[in-house]
This record gives sequence, C-alpha cells and structure tokens, in this order.
Amino acid sequence: MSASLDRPLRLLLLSTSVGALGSGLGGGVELTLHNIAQALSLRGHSVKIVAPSGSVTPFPLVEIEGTLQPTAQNEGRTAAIAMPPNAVLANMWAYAYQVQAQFDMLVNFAYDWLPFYLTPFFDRPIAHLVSMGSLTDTMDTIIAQTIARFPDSIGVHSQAQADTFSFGTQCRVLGNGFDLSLYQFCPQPEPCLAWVGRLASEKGLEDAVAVAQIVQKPLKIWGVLQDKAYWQQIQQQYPTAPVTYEGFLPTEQLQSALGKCQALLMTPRWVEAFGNVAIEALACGVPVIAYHRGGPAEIVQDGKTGWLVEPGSISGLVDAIARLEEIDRYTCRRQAEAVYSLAAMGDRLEQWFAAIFNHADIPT
Ligand code: HBI
Repeated sequence: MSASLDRPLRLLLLSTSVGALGSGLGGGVELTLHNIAQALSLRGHSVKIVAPSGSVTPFPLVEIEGTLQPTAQNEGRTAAIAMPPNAVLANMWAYAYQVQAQFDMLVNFAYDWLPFYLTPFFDRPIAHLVSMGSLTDTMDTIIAQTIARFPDSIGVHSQAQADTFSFGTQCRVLGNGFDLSLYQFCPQPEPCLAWVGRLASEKGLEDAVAVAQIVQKPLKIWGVLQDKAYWQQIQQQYPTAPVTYEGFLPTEQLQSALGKCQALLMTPRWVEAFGNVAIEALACGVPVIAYHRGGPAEIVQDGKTGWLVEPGSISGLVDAIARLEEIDRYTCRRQAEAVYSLAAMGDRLEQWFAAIFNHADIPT
C-alpha cells in the first residue's frame, strides 16, 4: 500500500556542513537540497533551510555560525569521527533541537555521524538523505543503527549507491528531481565534449582528458577546482589534449553552455551516488557517455540516451563517441521529463515521508 500524506507538512531541511550553500563545496548536495525544497514547496509543504553562514537560497533560511566540517571523501575507512572546535554541524543540530516542535519532520542532508546519532533523541522524525556511497566504518555503522531503529528513514539516490552498504535493500531509492524549465533543449550541438564535476581524483577527470587527446575533440570542463595539484598533474600528463577549464558556473549559465556539447563524459573512479549532471545534460538533449558504474548506470539508457562503457576503458569511451549520432537528442530530453522532473521527485518524496510516518505511528 503506497502510503500518502493527508496534509501539508512543516519541514526543516538541514544542509551539508562542508560549505555554505552556493559555494560549490557541498557538491551535488547543494543543488539536490534546492531542488527538493522546490519540489516540496510546489506541493504546498512549508520548508525552512538550516545551513552554514554565508549560504544563499531563495527559501526561508537560518544561517548558523561555526567551523565547517572536513570532507568525508579524504578520510580513510577507519577514520575517527571528526568534530572541529565550534563545529557548524553541532551548532546546526543544537538549533534544530530547540525548534523541532515547530516542524512535523526534519530532513538531514549531511553525510556525517552526528545527525544520525541524534535521531533517537529528537521528538520529531528525521528523514536522512544519504548523498554518497559507503566511505567509512563509523558512517556505515551509525547509518545501519539508524535504519534498524527507524525503518524507511534512509533515502538514497540510486540502488547502486545503496548496495555499497550492508543495509542497501532497506534504503529508499529516490533518484533526484530538477526544475526542467531552467534547462533549454539544444537540438544542434557544437563539435565539443563536456565534463562536469568537482575536479578531484574520485571523479576520474584524467580519463576524459585522455580521450580528448585521442579523438582531438575539444573537451570543456566545468566544476569546483577542488584539487589544484590533481588538475596540474593531468595537464602535464596530457599536454596535447584540447581541454579548457571553464570554471564553476551556476545552473543557469552551466545548462546553456553544457547544452551546446555533443555529449557529457562521466568517468568516476568511485561509485557515484547518482550524478546530477547526467540529468542536467539529458534535460538539454545532451547524450551521456558514462562508465557502467554507480548512479549514472541507472540513469543512462544504453543506446537510447547515451552509452554505458566498461569502467576504465578509454577505448570504450572512444568507441562510444564515434557512435553519438545514433542517439536522438530529443529522447534524452524526454527521459528527463518522464522521470526526473520536480513533480516526479515530489511524488517520491511524499511517499517516502508517508512511509516514515507510518512506521513512527505519528498522525500525519
Ligand atoms: N563530507 N563530512 C562530509 N559531510 C558531507 O555532508 C559531505 C562531505 N563530502 C561531500 C559532500 N557532503 C557532498 O559534496 C556530496 O555528498 C555530494
């Protein structure tokens, strides 16, 4: 029985604490949070966002001071829990604890130990959107404890991401949702390729640059330059690759530049939880060529909206580029509309929240 909500909810959305909203440091979570706030508002729910000071959002916002959280990707599996002095994460959740009575549900976007640990101490249910796959033992353990005690409380973007955890089958797979009116369909591309993401080693940019050097087709790169040494090393390794770093653009500008490209290359080294940029590309009619790994493998329809390639296979990427004209760009746009619109995501979110309330036996 698909549970449903019978009234508008008052929702407190707690952001990632690795960076202010709008800084790009929060990676895909920044756009995900914004889109979820929009999808829920469109359905009549009231949302308020709690985020580090300096954040920018059109939604009601409470900015919290404090030290940003170190990013989890750079820690090893056995890393201890990081809590810097005056941690903004701790301050955000202290605020949430004070105001929880004004809300029906809290939604956590931080991939950190504290929000999960605090869940049993709150009077309100907390829905956790887990934004990455398994990274550390402490996170795996605390999320497993949370889902055991609060069934349905863990949302993820893809089954592949869920399956990196021992409790993968208990996670709620939500995909993602985008305001597709912001993305213009481009029927006629320019002869260039695109790569979008944080410039960091887990994103595997070097493979896309290697391909650009082989096919001698311009590759445009957008995203936060997170690891300068990594980028320098790639440029030295592929001196004749026709690549340009185009900076970090907000959605409006990114979609109009990305839309003009023949294809988006996604070459992640890790299990990409989802790959927001794949949907943004499809929304503009841009086929996606991706390693058959993680979230993108659940988004790309091989041979219809792009090509899935053996992970790490440079020759596979080259072959896929040669077959791009077999992909109908309008089919790409249609897939985004059918599955990844704000309305489709709003449905999935409401069903998720209703399931959480059902378990908690809390009248919605
Ligand atoms: N690291 N500690 C920590 N907490 C986060 O919320 C977090 C992170 N690293 C990356 C990140 N969030 C997001 O960029 C990705 O989840 C998309």
